[in-house]
Amino acid sequence: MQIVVLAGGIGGAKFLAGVRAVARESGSGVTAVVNVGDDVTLHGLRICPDLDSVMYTLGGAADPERGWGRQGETWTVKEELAAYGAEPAWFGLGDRDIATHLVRTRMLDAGYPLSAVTEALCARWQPGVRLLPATDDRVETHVVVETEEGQRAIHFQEWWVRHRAALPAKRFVFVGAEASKPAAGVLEALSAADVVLVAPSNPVVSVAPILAVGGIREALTAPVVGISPIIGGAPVRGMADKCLAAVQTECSAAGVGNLYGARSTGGLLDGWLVDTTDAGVTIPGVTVRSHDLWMRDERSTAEIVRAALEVARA
Ligand code: FO1
Repeated sequence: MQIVVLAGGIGGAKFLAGVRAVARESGSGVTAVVNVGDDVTLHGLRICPDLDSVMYTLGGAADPERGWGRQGETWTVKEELAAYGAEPAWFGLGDRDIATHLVRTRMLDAGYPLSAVTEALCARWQPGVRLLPATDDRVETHVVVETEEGQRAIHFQEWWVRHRAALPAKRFVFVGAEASKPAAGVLEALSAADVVLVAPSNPVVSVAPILAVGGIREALTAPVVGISPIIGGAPVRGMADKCLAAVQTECSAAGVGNLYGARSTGGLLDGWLVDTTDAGVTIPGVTVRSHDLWMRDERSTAEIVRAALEVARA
């Protein structure tokens, strides 16, 4: 069976570890189509947080607490940059992590597409699933915020890391999405897919930027089953609640399910897996099932994946 997973960063990475475990049992192939909207160029380096979270997590090198960056990281370069007053100082670049960005930036500057760069980086980390950026084009999430001087757009990372999403977001703009096209390999993976799983990632800033890439929505022909990132009215991690508020969506399994919508009415979903605390949620046109959605470890995550594949068969 060929499984494609639409995924963001930290939650997506944990979920993919479970997908990989289930796929290994059944000899299935897994392709992760990962969000690039968080990508940013800082200190002259191209940084791809979601791709790196997935690559490091599945490669066994991620810092388990942070969910991003490397285990056993040191911050000497960051301190030296700060000593020079080199802005921005608010983004934590670890010494080991910088090597990844140096290799990526050099390859991008040499003309390699991000998909080829990702493949090269994964040769070292062996994530056990095929990792593809949603697009090889530049698509960045910018956040329109309200400040004293009125509305202005800032890069997602500045909103997320510098301001901890405290500035009220008026809306999210996926800069470059209109002109973007799927990365090499994405359309092939989607047409070969027996099922597409939407990871429990942030629906507004991780999943939406993937779907905004030209041609991806139309290529979702296999059954699509989403896993709710919201349990009992609260996001499992991160600040999805702040993002959902910005798009006037209730922070609940029902709210996100309705935001995604039913494929039969032009939306995304055929199936929607919610936590047991949200059992009873109904989404018109969508098969809804409930299961314990806490990804405590790889084994429990694999159970969630099996439940999602069950919904796809339903
Ligand atoms: N998140 C933070 O909260 N603070 C940081 O300083 C930070 C640095 C960082 C560096 C590289 C990287 O790949 C991710 C980093 N993140 C940091 C996480 C990142 O902002 C988020 O994980 C994603 O963009 C949201 O999914």
